[in-house]
Amino acid sequence: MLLIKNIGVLQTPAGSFAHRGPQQGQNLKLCNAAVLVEDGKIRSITADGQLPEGAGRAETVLDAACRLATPGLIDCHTHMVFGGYRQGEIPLKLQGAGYLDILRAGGGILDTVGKTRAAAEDELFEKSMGFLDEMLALGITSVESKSGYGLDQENELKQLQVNRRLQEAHKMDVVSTFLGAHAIPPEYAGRADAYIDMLCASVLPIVAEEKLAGFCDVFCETGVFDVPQSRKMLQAAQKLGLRARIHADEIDEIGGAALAGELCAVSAEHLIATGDRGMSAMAEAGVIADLLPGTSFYLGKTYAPAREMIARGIPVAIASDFNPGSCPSLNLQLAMCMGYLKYRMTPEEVLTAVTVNAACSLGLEARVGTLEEGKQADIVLWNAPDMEMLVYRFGSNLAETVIKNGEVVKA
Ligand code: IZC
Ligand code: ZN
Repeated sequence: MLLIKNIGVLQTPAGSFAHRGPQQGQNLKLCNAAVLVEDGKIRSITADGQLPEGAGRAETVLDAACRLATPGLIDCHTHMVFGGYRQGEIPLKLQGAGYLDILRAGGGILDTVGKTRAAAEDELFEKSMGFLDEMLALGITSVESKSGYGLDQENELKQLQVNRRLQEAHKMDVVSTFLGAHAIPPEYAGRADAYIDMLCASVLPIVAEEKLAGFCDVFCETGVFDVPQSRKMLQAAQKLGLRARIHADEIDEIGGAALAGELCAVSAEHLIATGDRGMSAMAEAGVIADLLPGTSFYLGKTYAPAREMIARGIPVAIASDFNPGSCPSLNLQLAMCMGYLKYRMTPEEVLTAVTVNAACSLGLEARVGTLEEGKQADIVLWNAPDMEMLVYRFGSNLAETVIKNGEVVKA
């Protein structure tokens, strides 16, 4: 058993459901708290200087020295398995080229597709293991990983196979998403419908059969996949038991958020350009908004209307969007700061966004996302006395001690 004592403030959302509206800002705050961990799970939590029953039998005692404790952070949107990098795009961007201009010219996602196809599975695996180490040290204990840089059967399956190996080899919980419909590959230029048909007929059945992904995603965007194509892909996935999520309204509002509502997708992601119709549909269907402020920052875009979403009762999650082209940062702490300053969410709302709501967006809410008895002991002790400090000191890594499945993985 592991006893963590002398926690200044233990702050956590409560319950295993997506928190919306006023619930988004409701965190439990226990002062002078202690947590007893057994077999990787939280056995009990106490406050006000009391120690849990059985604390005397703990083999390991960790003194939190009055630090803030929260659930491990959950990054519910990344494209972390990729070949190469795209730092060469920055001068083009600074000269005024837009994200979609670069893609249209055969760069952007397609540049990464070339490098990912050329990379061996082991090479992608080793590179991604390094990213997972970095994330764990930042206090992230669960992460989503999308395919989408293969864009053919062999290479999409290669990426998903890397996801499976990461989940087996690393302490991190890795949730795999099939994003074959991330861009139109050069072989299908001008034939997006034929590409979607090929994915649905040939690749998706293998993904489902071999359980290589629990979710299916589509990049629904101008010049990429339109609403009918996105609908076709996601409905085919739902029929085979995958859950739907969608890149919607990142650059242009073409109806992706409304489609998320129509299909009862688990989440819609980005939503920078989402307006009334999309938000109404999402609120009605209970779709989680996965917001990605690092992308707004890196692409020089406006920020998603998080306050309006919370006011309309849409549960909000915040993720990194880590990828080589539109957000090369995997630092979720930094995204949390942007949630505070740019989305104008409160520190409590931000914590809910990167814990329980992110867990719901990945279907992990029964196990992780809150500090409660019986949940997995994924706990971070922060070099901060409270959440206000954590969302304020952007750029530093304030994760002091990271506990994953009851094991201290960063001390
Ligand atoms: O590689 O540009 N938006 N997909 C949709 C991305 C960004 C990742 C990329
Ligand atoms: Zn993305």
